[in-house]
Amino acid sequence: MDGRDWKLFLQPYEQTVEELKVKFKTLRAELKNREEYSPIEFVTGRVKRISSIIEKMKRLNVPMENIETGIEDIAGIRIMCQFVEDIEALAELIRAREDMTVKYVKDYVTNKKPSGYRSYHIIVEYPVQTALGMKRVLAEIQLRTLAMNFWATIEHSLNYKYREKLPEQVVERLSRAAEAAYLLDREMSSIRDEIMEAQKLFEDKSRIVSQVLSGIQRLYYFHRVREAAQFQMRFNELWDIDDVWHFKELLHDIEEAIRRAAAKSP
Ligand code: 0O2
Ligand code: 0O2
Repeated sequence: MDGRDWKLFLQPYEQTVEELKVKFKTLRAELKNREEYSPIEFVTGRVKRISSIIEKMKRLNVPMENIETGIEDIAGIRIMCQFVEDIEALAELIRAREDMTVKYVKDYVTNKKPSGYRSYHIIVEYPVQTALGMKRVLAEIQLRTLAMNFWATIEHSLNYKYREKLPEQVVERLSRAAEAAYLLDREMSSIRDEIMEAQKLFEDKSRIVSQVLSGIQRLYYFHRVREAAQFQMRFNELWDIDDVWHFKELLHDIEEAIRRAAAKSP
């Protein structure tokens, strides 16, 4: 292929990268609007450099006529997430999409590479509309946490600098750094779980508090003034103790009192 052929050949890949970037950035914005949370932190993309394509063709023994199926990452999108849990959620969203077809995945999150590299790669087939009609191209979508990305970015640039002949000692230290990134992800996930648990408790409490207060109001409606005032005092005391279980007990007693009052009511 001469220079002009490469340019034409890469055109649908350029378009694929641009379209996928727009689609995932839009997905991020939409999820933020709908759910106030998006598993996407940010999106980048690139078309593989010609020299890297040629190098990979040689390494994988891919002849020029098989380049479209033999090299899967000519078009590449990278989606960064905050938490490891976001990766699976995002993979699920991608599998459900109708504008691309998942061919297969490489799960380097569960099975890290010997270098220490972790990421979730999804190879998709994407139909791109060209001047000559529809063309299906392969694209690689890499899903990773910010910590995985931090490690991979630095390791990639060191490898580039040393032309993949990193000194043994550097390889060793990068491997330890990969372990540190893994532990950072784990710690962040457990902090996230705790925050979600606290949020759930907070929502439970505010729901029960509102049921207790409307229950007390109903007792006034049934003219059970003394009972209602007693419950109100119990409520005030519990407010300082701040224990959901006690609030649930109070709610149960109030509901019993309402049932009794309703039964006696004409
Ligand atoms: P904003 O609002 O500027 O952040 P293009 O669309 O082609 O012009 P592209 O591909 O979006 O450019 O740019 P690039 O350099 O690939 O980066 C993609 C987006 O990721 C950019 O945001 C960067 O700001 C953002 N980005 C890159 N590195 C980081 C990072 O470490 N943390 C965070 N949070 N964002 C990062 P946008 O889309 O230009 O928008
Ligand atoms: P570029 O053009 O610089 O972005 P391989 O045979 O190793 O090339 P493999 O293992 O099948 O390929 O992985 P895959 O799915 O083809 O993805 C290759 C890409 O994954 C790489 O692109 C990197 O972006 C990333 N990657 C894979 N292994 C490592 C690793 O050990 N360290 C880092 N930093 N990144 C890795 P390229 O080849 O760098 O292409």
